[in-house]
Amino acid sequence: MKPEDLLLIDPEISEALASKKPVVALESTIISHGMPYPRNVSTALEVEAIVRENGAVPATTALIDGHFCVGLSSEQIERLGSAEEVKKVSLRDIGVALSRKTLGATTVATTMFIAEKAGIKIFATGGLGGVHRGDSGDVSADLTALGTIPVAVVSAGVKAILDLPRTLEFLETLGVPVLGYETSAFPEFWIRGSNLPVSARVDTPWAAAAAISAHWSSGMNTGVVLAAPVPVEHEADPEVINNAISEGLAAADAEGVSGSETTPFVLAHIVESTGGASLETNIALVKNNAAVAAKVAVEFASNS
Ligand code: PSU
Ligand code: MN
Repeated sequence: MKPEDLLLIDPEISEALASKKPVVALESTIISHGMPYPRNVSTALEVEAIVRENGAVPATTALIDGHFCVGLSSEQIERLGSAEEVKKVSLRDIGVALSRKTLGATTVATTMFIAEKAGIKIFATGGLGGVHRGDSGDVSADLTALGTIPVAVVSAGVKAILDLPRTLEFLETLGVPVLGYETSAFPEFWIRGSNLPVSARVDTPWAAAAAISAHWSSGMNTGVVLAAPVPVEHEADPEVINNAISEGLAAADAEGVSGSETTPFVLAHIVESTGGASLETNIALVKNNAAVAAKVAVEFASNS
C-alpha cells in the first residue's frame, strides 16, 4: 500500500484543498491525553467551530482502523476523548499503530506528518513538545518533525514544563523560524512570557503568511513555529503555575513516570493542583491559536 492510499480525507476538506481554500490541521493527543473528559471533547468541537468562524475548514487528524484520518466526525472526536485505550502516536509509533489498526491520537509531530501528506500547510495546537528539563535526554519528536516537515504550527510556545531555552536553541539548530505573533517574547504557554526572544516578530496574519511563504519559496523545507501568547485576560498567575509545574515534575520523578507518559501525567497534575485554573487557560490558548491559524491560513491561501 502506498502512503497516499492510507489517507482518508473528509470530502469537504479535499474539495477545499483542491480549490486552494484555507484549511487548518488540528491534532488529537490534546483531546485524548491533554485534557480531562468531557471538556476535551467540547473544546475540540469548539476549536473546529472557531476555525470555521475565521474562514477556514478544520481538519482534525487521528489514526483510525489503519488509516490516517483527516477530518473527523463528532462521533469520532467523542470516541477519541472518552475511549479507555487511545494510543498517543508520535513518529515512531505510526507504523505499528497502522498495522494493528490501533485507535491513535496524533501528537504535533504525527499531525505535521499527516498534514503534509494531505497538502495542509497550517496547523493549530496548544503547546509543542520540546527538550525536557534535567538530563533524562527526553527530547520530543515534535522537534524532529519541525526540522524535517514543511508545515507551520501555531502554538502558545512550548509547554512550560519543559526546558524552554534549550528547546529554542534546538529549534535554531534545526533551522526552524520561531515567529512571535504580536510579540517579541516567546510565549510560555500558561503565561505570556517575557524573557526569551523569538527569531522574528510578526504583527498581522498577512505578515505571518508572507514570512511562512517566503521560508518555503526560498527552498527551505523545515517547519515554522508561529507562537501566539495566551490572551491577557486568560493568563494564569505565574507563581501558582510555577509552583504547580515544580510539584508535577517532582511527583512524576517520585512515581517513576518517564518517556511519553511524562507530559500527560504532569499536565493532569497541574490541572488538579491549580483547581482547574490551568485547564481554563489551556482551553483559552488553544482557541486563540485556532483563530490565529485560520486567519493566517486565509492569507496564505490568497497568496498561493
Ligand atoms: N501540549 C499540551 N497538551 C498535550 C500536548 C502538548 O498542552 O497533550 C501533546 C502534543 O500532542 C505534543 C505532545 O505533540 O504532547 C508531545 O509529547 P512528547 O513530549 O511525548 O513528544
Ligand atoms: Mn518524550
